Amino acid sequence: MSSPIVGILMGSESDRAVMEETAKMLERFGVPYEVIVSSAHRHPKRTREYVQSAADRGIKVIIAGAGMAAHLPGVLASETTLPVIGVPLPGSALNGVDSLYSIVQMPAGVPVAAMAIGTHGAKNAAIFAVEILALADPELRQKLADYRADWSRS
Ligand code: RP5
Repeated sequence: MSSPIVGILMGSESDRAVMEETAKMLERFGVPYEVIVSSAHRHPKRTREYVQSAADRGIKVIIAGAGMAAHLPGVLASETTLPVIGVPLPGSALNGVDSLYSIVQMPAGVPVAAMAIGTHGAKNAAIFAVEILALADPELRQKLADYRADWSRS
């Protein structure tokens, strides 16, 4: 198994079912990834240590799913210049609209790419990560073209 180049993080075990969609999509493109459950508020030290060492370990893109206050993607982005893609997760009384507003509203200087709420966002986060990686990988670019052609036919 190749070393992971995408880090999939989530704030809670309760986020795993949706974020599995990200993992499945990366597998479809043959992109190696790792999955970490680490909350920005419950495990701040572990979360910081993970992201501070990510680039040196070969991680190129970080995908972070979080619900409710959904501060995880922004906290991760504050500790790295790797691209961070945020997935707002439903489950709260506000059905993920709270998470969407949190993730999409990063102040200038520390961007997070905000996806749609829930499984659509989880899948698109993987595709967006592949698009970033494909900038330097012609084989991956071809896989994206093939995927898009198949998807257009369905
Ligand atoms: C966030 O709070 C997590 O990302 C999760 O979506 C939400 C609820 O977490 P649990 O109480 O289910 O652990 O930090």
